Amino acid sequence: MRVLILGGDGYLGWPTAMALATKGHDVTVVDNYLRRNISRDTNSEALFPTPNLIERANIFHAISGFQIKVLIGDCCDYHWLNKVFADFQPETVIHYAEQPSAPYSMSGYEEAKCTLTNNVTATFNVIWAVLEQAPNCHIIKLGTMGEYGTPNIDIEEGWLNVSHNGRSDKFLYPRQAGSLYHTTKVLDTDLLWFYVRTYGLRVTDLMQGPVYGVSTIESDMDDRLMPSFNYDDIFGTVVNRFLVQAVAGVPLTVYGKGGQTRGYLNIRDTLQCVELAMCNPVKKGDLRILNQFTEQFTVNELASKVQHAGARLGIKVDVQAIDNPRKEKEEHYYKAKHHGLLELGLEPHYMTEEVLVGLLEKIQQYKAGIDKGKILPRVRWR
Ligand code: USQ
Repeated sequence: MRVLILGGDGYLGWPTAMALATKGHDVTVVDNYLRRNISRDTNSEALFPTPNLIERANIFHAISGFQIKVLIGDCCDYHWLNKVFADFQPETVIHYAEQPSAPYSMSGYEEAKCTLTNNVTATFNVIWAVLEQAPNCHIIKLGTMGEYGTPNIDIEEGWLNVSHNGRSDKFLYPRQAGSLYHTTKVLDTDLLWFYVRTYGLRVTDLMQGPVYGVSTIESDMDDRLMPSFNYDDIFGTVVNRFLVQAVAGVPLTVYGKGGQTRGYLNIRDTLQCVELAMCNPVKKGDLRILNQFTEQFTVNELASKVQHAGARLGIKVDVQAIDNPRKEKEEHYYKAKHHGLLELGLEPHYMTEEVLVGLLEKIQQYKAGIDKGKILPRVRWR
């Protein structure tokens, strides 16, 4: 299949590109290095050295023999993106090209505006490029479980049947996000739904929970192929942060009471989910929404898992609840459905002690590069 991956330099974009190229797909990646530039500007660089996209594609080709075509450009530049679609004629576009950090989006006016403008414009441009150049192309959009927030009722898979005054209808499940970043994903979903029902696009919206890990089949071939792995307060997600904190010998930063519950998944499962969505496309005029996570935990449970895994390696891991920089419920009901991807064939890699020990061992190899100054939260939700 001809697959266009937007945001191919990111934590998920690059491993997705390698995984699909290895399966024999014709892969082109697009990125404008927005995340790299923000990382540098906010002192939030990744733990492992990550060569630029062109270098990584060359390394990958030398090792595996597979080609990934790299285009450096901005999805917010419509005329450029339109030409990419016209030239490549993708059968699937996987859209990761968004500013993905909740804390960054909450750090000030410019950062909020950058997140809003970049994310919504990129999605709008992808929609129009598909409409004008590749109307049969299946759009796979990375959404987030954070769109739903933490409601006091079960979270359905995208849609909710509502009965009201004796009549009933089906609607997008109510969304109430907890950061501006997550809110831009809500706006994306609304835009996509409008263009699906009005213009007959075919779209899969993957509502993903926080991802952890660094090991994929392809990245295990050479450390220079590893995903950009952040542990700072801006781009690091909670499990990756806790693992690095454990190795660095600093207490795990549980925000507030630590009862915040989310659905988590291993990076290997992100790759499976995206491939399953791609190989099982929806028909034109359908918006399929899939909740993309494999198991749910509270932050306290995650801290305890990392503590136990650390103990296996002789690392004493302390946990320190700190004042929560975010506005979020710290104790709440959370029960989210996630059947769709399992029905498509997802075989989860669960967060076992072995998996966490393996990650700790990999991080230990890079311990000297950990900057403890990047760990405590710098952004508060005001
Ligand atoms: N948390 C801590 N301590 C930390 C870091 C985080 O207690 O040191 C807590 C947060 O307060 C939150 C939970 O852990 O309750 C998850 O935080 P996170 O930073 O791992 O994830 P989040 O900001 O929600 O965003 C991440 C990705 C984002 C993706 C989202 C999925 O950065 O791109 O959309 O996970 S979800 O969380 O389901 O919305």
